[in-house]
Amino acid sequence: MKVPLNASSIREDFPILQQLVHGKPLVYLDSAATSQKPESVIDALDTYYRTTNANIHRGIYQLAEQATAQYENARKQVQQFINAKSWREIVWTRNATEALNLVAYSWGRQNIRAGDEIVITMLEHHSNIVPWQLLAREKGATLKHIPADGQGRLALDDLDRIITEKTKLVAVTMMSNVTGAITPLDQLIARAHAVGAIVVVDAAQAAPHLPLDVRALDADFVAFSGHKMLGPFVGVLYGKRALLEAMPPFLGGGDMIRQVHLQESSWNDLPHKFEAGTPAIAEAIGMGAAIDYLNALGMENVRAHEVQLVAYALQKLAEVPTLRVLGPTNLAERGGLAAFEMQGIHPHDIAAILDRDAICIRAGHHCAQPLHEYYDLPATARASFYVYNTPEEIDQLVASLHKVRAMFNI
Ligand code: 7TS
Repeated sequence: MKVPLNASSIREDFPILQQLVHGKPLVYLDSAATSQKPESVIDALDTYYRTTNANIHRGIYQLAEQATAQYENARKQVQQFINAKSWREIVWTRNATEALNLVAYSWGRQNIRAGDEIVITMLEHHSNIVPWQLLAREKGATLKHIPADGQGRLALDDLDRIITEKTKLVAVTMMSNVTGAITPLDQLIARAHAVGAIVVVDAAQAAPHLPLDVRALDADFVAFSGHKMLGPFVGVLYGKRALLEAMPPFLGGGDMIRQVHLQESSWNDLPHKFEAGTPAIAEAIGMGAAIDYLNALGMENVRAHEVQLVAYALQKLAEVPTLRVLGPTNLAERGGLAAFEMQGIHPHDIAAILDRDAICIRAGHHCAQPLHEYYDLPATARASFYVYNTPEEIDQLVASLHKVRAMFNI
């Protein structure tokens, strides 16, 4: 049975939510950009710096061994969280963007040739578009895309004509950061694998909000960011071991090597081959604390909570005249966010006015310009929800939006 989360008590774990902004309680509705952090994650960072700080993988002394053990233990927590087969398949990166670039530079440069096709989609964040443009240009490959439909989902009618024998790689989001559309990955991955293409999944919006099982999914690479899932600023790349083994390094430097001679070097074992230089040690350890927090809530419950919130938000936002929400109407197909436009009012004005009520929303193209071009909108406003948000905050959002309308006489 799905247990709804008690957001009021969850809020008490988040120090930042206890403050007043402009003299009013903070209403944080921008978790799709970055989530807030619970006390336990902040404590993990604090404790690390106060008691354990040392560089990893090289110290012989106790502190360094403890730091290494905690860093590697957090990697195993990520492995379990996404049900990867081995901890060697988990590479720490700076963020989802760097994880996607790692695949483009390392796998892409080794495997993409002139005339090959790379398939992306109209729903992608720029970080899952630009690396593939750079790669396609460098190699003389062709970049194709899967279009969106009227509800901001992927239009899969022409899938077999878009993904063909020439396709070598499909890069696709698991959840749109604008429409919230959840991608039917099973169908896409089956088609890609049928033609021998690999699939790179951008799970930056999915990993924080949905149960994610990379083995069940059978994706070849999956990228996400810790900072969107209650953790610090660190990222993760999951890759199937055989693929990672066969790939050349991305960045060169310390830690990623086995031996270095003046003219040539050999590479360390996975995943260290892809972790050049001193990594974000405290952040990785903090990510372990974030995973503990999410596991205690249960990802099924996180999802159920957000479905409730977005259902309520869609119902209340529909009562605001001239306001149009983008994205699927079927709740099973969308995540916990609502991007919208209000006719005649620029999203930046909406966000600035809401800020006076201490309501944080995002306004702009959300790094998804192709999708905004498709909608013929330069920008949208977006409210995004997480475990600490309540229906009362949605009431406050809607009340402020009515104020915005009144100010603009619309
Ligand atoms: N992919 C998706 C789907 C995203 O939403 C984002 C960030 C990224 C990739 C990049 O993540 P990063 O951690 O590497 O920066 N999305 C947003 C957003 O919607 N508002 O601010 C950042």
